[in-house]
Amino acid sequence: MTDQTRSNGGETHQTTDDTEQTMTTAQGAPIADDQNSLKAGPRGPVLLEDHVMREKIFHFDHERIPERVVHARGYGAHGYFEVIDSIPELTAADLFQRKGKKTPVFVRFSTVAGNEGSPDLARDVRGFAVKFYTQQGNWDLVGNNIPVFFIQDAIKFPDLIHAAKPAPDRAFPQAQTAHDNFWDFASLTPESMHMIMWIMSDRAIPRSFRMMEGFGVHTFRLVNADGASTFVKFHWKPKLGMQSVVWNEALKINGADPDFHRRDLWAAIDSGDYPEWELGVQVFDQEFADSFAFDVLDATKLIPEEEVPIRIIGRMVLDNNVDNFFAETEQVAFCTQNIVPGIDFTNDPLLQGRNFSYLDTQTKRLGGPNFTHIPINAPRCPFHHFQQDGHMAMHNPKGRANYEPNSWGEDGGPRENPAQGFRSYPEPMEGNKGRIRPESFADHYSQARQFYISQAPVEQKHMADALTFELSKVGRMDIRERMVGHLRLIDEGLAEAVAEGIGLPEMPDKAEPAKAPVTDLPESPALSIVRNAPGSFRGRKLGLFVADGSDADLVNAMMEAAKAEGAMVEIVAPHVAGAELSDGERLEAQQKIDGGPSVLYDAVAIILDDKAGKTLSEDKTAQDFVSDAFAHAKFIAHTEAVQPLFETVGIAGKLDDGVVMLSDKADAEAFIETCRALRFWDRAPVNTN
Ligand code: HDE
Repeated sequence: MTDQTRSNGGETHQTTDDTEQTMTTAQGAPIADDQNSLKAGPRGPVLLEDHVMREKIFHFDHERIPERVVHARGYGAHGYFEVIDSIPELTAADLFQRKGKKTPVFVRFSTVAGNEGSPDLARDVRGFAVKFYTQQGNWDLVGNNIPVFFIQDAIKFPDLIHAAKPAPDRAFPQAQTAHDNFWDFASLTPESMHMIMWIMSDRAIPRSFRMMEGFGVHTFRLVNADGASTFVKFHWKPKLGMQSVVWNEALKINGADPDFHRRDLWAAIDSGDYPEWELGVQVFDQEFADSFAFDVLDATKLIPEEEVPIRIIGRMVLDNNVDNFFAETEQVAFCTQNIVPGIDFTNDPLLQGRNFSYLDTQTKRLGGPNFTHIPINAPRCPFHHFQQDGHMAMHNPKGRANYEPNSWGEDGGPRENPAQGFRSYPEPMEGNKGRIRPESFADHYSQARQFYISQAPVEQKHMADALTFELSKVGRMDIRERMVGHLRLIDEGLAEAVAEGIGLPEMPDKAEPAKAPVTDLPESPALSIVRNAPGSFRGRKLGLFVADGSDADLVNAMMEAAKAEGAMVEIVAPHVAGAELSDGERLEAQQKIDGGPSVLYDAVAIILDDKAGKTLSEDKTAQDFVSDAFAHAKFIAHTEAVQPLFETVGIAGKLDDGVVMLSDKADAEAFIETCRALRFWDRAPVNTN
């Protein structure tokens, strides 16, 4: 029986005890028989009177709630935020006042387009939503792993999402943008071009939630105790550095382990290897905003780190998996309008629209206005108000007064507090009412180009490959051509590579550059993943392929070296029972080779003796293990006996410095050091398509 004290996020609503518990109905009545329904005679009809069965099935029938209309598939964890560098001069927000102050958080990572059951490695934006349970109420920083967005105005959001989701007539494809509707919309929406570059880049196929950045996206305001305001953009920086997989690998991971990302997060936390991010802020004033080449209210633009450096102010550690997925991860309700004194919105029209949408969507999804009564959503500071009643009200105001002002004195309930309460920044406003897109939002290509030229060559190739893959799934020629027309404004080389990739007979005309000229911005190296590689194999996973007779010293040395680096090791063998190594000891495997393809690992070591080397060279799954690791630019360590396997997969003549022969313990240690480079990109051109 589940322990109800744990599954609701920490609050006790039901008595439990340590001894064996008697099963009861939801009303608490003890149940004598949970195996058989109440029948008239041993073979007779089931009686309507069976309240035990009816209650059980009735409840089961109602187990599902609507999945999120976007970001349906997600995974959450608990942790804390700790201030490294306090910023009282910038904000009055309580959580940032003192170095060392810790605030509990709940984080949910997600994909956007797919349904709840879709695979984790879809090419997609990842949600990065953080709920801070501060002493002045909940602050929700509902961000993504990409710092810009597809559209500038919230009124276009339903169109964007309709176009990205499965087509309404046929209900496919699931969790993919590779179809006509999405590219039709994108190619008719030039403001999406910057974000298109990001989702066609490796950012959209992260290796792990633990290895991706997060962004608040919009410009927000910080307001200090004197009421002075600065603008701010929020950044999460992963301690393990950024890393992505390659597309061909993503496709295969989705088959081999559709839960790849959630399993990875869960396993890291479960093993005590707690994921960590730094919180950074880019802070700037009105003067900078006025001088910046783009409008800071336009969510399709970013501010390069080289222009406004990021100041690290805190760190977030995720150290606790949920006890119950539904109670916590599914019921958590993020709302962009949940902010606290010291933080404020700006007029970004996307943010303003979101502030309506999230509250509205939670009411629908969680069934009423009282979703804040669910423990995962409830503030962890004292709270008092006169909101009452409604579906599932768990706590109503006590006493006689449920209105304000009242004259009940001490029994009259809470009062406003002008000294501490939230005040909107008194930004002056003027202007004519109208459905207006500001001219300062008009340049849709310059930052798209800046992103592209800031990538390492191998990343640029991945982008061209991704666009080729996606547009090859688009049936209509005019849509493919229209997209290439946009690419020509971003980078002619990219446009040519894609035109060639999809076999366009001739180059289409350039798109009209809307109202603003395209400018050449400098490279921003911070935008590249490969150029900012962490130089560590920590937190990564080595696939160690062994069989009966494998050299025990080498196997142990490899496991120790990986452990010393802070990496994980998974043993893969022809049988899940493991292998009897050369010293006669049995090493248990975590994966049978069929279930542990090399796409699940960051690097592989194949330690076989001559006999196993020969036998496995004829084994299809062992062949795939090797040829995929090679094609995906992974580091491969091997014993001499693996040569026949290299021969059967046709790479024996192409072995490079990323393929390392193992003879002794020192080789194993050196190999793990080599793995710090994460991939052997010199193996390019990598066949990732
Ligand atoms: Fe969301 N978005 N969004 N979004 N979004 C939702 O709220 C919406 C946008 C983001 O793990 C929904 O609870 C509109 C930008 C995340 O529970 C919904 C617009 C960014 C999550 C909604 C945007 C995000 C959501 C669906 C255009 C990055 C998952 C379920 C104005 C800064 C939160 C829900 C979680 C979820 C609306 C654009 C991030 C419908 C109208 C930009 C991480 O309210």
